[in-house]
Amino acid sequence: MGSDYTTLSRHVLTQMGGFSADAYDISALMGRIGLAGKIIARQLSRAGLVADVLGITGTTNIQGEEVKKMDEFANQAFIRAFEQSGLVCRLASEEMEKPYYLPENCPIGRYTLVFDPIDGSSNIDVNLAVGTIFAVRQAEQTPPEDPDRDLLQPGHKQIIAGYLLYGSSTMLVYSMGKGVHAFTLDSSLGEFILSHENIKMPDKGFIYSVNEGNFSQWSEGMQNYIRYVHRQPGYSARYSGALVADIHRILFQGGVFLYPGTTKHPHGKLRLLYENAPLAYIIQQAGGKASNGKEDILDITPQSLHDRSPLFIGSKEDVDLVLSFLNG
Ligand code: AFP
Repeated sequence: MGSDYTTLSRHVLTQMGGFSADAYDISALMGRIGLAGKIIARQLSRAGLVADVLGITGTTNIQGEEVKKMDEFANQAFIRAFEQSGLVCRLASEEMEKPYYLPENCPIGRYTLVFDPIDGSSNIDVNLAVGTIFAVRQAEQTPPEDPDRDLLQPGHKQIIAGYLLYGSSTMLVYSMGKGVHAFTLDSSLGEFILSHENIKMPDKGFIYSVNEGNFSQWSEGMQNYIRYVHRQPGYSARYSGALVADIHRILFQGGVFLYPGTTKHPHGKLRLLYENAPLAYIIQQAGGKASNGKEDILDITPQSLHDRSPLFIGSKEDVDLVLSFLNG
């Protein structure tokens, strides 16, 4: 625990290098993300005791997946946190087909927010860790016929990216391009307190995280990589069903997370804009690497809000090794 109890807002102001209007806006914006995270964490902690935490809503999202009650709740928590904030004019998320406009913020809202409200939502019904992923970009003037254009930007245009992990404690991990910093929610204070500053991940690890149930649907290169780690002493498989939890482990301990394309789904399952790109930003800031098998994840321009892409992310040497198998 940071001995001086650095709060999230104080840390953001320090990262911004002063007390300018921009610094206060970004600090307020991070505060709103933290608030949504606290509301979600509180709701998750009462799963099974209050209605509307466990189970499904009975509807499907734009990807055709069942919407869980917590997906809906968390999506609304973010929208409500940013209403009347003057900060963000448009939000886009996994749960909304189109971006959500907050017209009251639009004249002055200079930022856009993309997020996955609950990552790994199938874990909720069995009381396992889940997460929220987010990224902030600068809003730009967009032509009326193409109002979403500034959301469809490559990951290196993100000015802030991060995630919340609802695990044995609730953590918020973020980067504004100056290292990766983690905060732990002290629920008695109701504050995120700096717990890990300037996280640097190992260049090489011994964890590989992948759904091996898909083995028969992978490319030969991908299958050969997995055969290789099976033969090497020291590797451990870890896969939780929540990307945030698996990436968090790799951030601290090194290793690689893989979600390749399959014969049925050549682009894999994960979404570029609000899953892969924010996590790639974090991992690269910590000294790691993220690729879709050919390109750096942060260089890819999404063609639509819900584009999917394969993901190979983690310690540099591990990702390079995977790429050497994939590319022969
Ligand atoms: P849900 O949010 O629909 O549960 O999906 C979670 C996720 O996008 C990601 O967090 C996991 O790593 C991945 O899917 C798990 O997918 P598989 O079940 O296909 O391994």
